[in-house]
Amino acid sequence: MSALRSSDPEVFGAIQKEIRRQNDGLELIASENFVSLSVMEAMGTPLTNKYAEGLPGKRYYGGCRFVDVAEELARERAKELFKCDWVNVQPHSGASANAAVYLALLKPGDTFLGLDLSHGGHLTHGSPVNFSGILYRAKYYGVEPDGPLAGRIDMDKVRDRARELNPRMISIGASAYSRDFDYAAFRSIADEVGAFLWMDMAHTAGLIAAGLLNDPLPHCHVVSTTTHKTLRGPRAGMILIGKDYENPFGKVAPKSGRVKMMSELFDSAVFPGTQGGPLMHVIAAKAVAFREALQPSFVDYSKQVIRNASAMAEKFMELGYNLASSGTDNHLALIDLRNKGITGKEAEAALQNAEITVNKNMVPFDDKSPFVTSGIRVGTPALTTRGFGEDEFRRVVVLMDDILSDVGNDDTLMRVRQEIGDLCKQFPLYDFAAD
Ligand code: DSN
Repeated sequence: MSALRSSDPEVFGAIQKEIRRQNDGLELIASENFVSLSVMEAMGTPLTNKYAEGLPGKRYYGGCRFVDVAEELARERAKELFKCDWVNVQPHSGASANAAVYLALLKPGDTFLGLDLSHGGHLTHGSPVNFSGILYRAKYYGVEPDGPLAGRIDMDKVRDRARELNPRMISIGASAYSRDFDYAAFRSIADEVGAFLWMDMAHTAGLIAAGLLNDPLPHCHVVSTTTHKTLRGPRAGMILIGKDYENPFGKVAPKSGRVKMMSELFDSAVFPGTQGGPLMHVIAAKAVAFREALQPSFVDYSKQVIRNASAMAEKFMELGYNLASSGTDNHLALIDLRNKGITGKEAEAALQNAEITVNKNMVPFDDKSPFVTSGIRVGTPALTTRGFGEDEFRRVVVLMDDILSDVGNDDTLMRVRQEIGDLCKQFPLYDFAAD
């Protein structure tokens, strides 16, 4: 980074500090990961200079022949990875992908049914402060407070809710739900009430690609995702369609009178519906990441992500912590701290002092605000990329417990920081931070 170092030392300095922060601490935010150098190299290229509105071979700008190659590679690799028939790799983010889903399937004011944000859902699934809750009539299903399905979704209740509300769309997907989804049951409910079924698989896309969780594509009308979480690509989004891609569903093209296919609706909902020029450097990086995810080593990585999350969850429970749904099927766990006398906000701050990064998170039926919360969310994708196995994760849980049980004790803090420093040296990350 010699050009940046001399032209803009302030930005250079912030970047160097962030590289060191990532190198020297434990990253447990469930939605984060560490991309490869190849993915980063693809992003840092002159492809950022290129406008390419439209699709490969059908652009509104000249000079697109090489970015077309990159986008075609991203599309073909994504289709192979998710065994689907159609994909749009242009969404700038998960929220952008989701905006296109709403635009394609709903009219403002239409009712849709999604997982409650405070039960693990996502901002773009109908939060009152997000466009999805402002423009559309958002209704929710949730997880069970107690009983045999405590912390899990009861599909009979989702069916009752759908019959009661008659939504135009049902959404699945979550940012803090540690269990898998029954897509066939969701589809049967959607078909019964005449709703579209949409899965936002942002958190679990990598685990689904690796064949380790249920596959939404055979059951959902449309699937959206980010590309940077368990999928370990650049920060961006994507939309996919499985068997429904050729299904017309009643929208008529104004000029020709022809019924539009699902795929056409989603392409035009991305551009020109919700975005302008795609980020071609990021699309090239997506192609690189998808190729990486097609390798057998990605399946091994993803299996380790799940094994590590189970080991971490079990260790937390052994130390007396309550977990939402009492465990995990995927890459994350949601820890309810109410029996530990510490809020999510306090826990996040105490752990950050020890170079352990987590995020405070609402737990189902939380009595605290989203700024305080009663829980923290922890995930394994990033440290698994770094090489941590089950033993290291169990050790990390013990260190977290040391901090959370003894907040404010500087001796404990120094001892834990020392041990974390040793762990980070044992599993090095990036070797290019400047001195
Ligand atoms: N903000 C992401 C997360 O942390 O889960 C979801 O978009």
